[in-house]
Amino acid sequence: VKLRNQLQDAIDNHALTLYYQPMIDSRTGQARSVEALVRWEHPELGLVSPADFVPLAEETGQIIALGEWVLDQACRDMVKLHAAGFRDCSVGVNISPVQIRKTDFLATVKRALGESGLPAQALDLEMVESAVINDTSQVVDTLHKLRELGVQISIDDFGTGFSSLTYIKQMPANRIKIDNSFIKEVIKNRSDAAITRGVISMAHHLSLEVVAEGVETEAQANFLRRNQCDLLQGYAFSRPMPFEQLTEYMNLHG
Ligand code: G
Ligand code: G
Ligand code: MN
Ligand code: NA
Repeated sequence: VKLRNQLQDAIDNHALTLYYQPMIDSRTGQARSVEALVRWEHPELGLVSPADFVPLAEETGQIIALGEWVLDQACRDMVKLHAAGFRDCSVGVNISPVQIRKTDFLATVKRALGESGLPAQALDLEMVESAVINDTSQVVDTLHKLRELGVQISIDDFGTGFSSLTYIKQMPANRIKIDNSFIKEVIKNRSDAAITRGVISMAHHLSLEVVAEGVETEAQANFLRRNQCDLLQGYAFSRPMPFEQLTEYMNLHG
C-alpha cells in the first residue's frame, strides 16, 4: 500500500523520468531508433527500475496514467530530437497489455501525437504477443487502426512467454524484437544460434524488420550482422541514458 501511494505521488508530481537506449542499424552503424525506458526517481531508493513497479502498476490500474505520461513524454522528447536534426529517428514506447485492452487506447495515441506534433511514423509501440491473447479481435482491430494512422508496431520479447505463431499472423506488426535471452549465449549455444537465425529468416519472409536485444559483445554483434539482423540494441553500443545525453550521443552516432 505504501509503494502504491508513493507511485501515485510519482505519477502526479512527475518523479518519473525516461531513459533512452539506441537501436543501431546493423549496416550503417547509425542509431535510427531509440527505446524509451521509464525510471522512478525515488527520494530514498534512488533510481527504481520499471521491473519493480510496472507489475504493481498493472495490478492497481495505475499503469493507465503512468502509460499516458510515458507516451506523452516520449513524443515530446522525440519532437525535440527531430528539431535537433534527427528526423529519421523513431521512438519505441513499451505498452502494457492492460493499456492496449482499454477501449480508448486509440484515442490516447491520437491525442499524444496531436498534442506533440510527432509524425505517426516516428512512433513505434512495443508490445508483447500475450497482449492479443484472450480478447483478440478487439485488440487486433485497434492495432490495425493504429497501423492505418502510420504508427509502427513491434512485437517485444519475441520467443518468450506464451507465444504462438498464430499471433504473429494476426498482429499487424512492422518489427520483431528477439528477446535478450536468445542473444545472451548466441555465440556459445547452438540452439540459440539456430533459433536466432531462424527467427530472422522467418521475419524477413513476413516483411518484418528484426531487432536483437541485449547485444553485449562485438562477437554477438558480428554474428547478428552476418545473419542480416536489421537493428542491434544493447550495452555493446549504449546503456539507456537520460534525454540530455541522448542528444550528445546522436551527434556522434545518429
Ligand atoms: O530497462 P529496463 O530495466 O528498463 O526495463 C525493465 C522492464 O520494464 C522491461 O520489460 C521493459 O519492457 C519494461 N518497461 C520499461 N519502460 C516501460 C514503460 O514505459 N511501460 C511499460 N509498460 N513497461 C516498461
Ligand atoms: O522487455 P524489454 O525488451 O522492453 O526490456 C528491455 C530491457 O533490457 C531493459 O530492462 C533494458 O535495460 C535491458 N537491456 C538493454 N540492453 C541490455 C543488455 O545489453 N544486456 C542486458 N542484460 N539487458 C539489457
Ligand atoms: Mn521493449
Ligand atoms: Na525484450
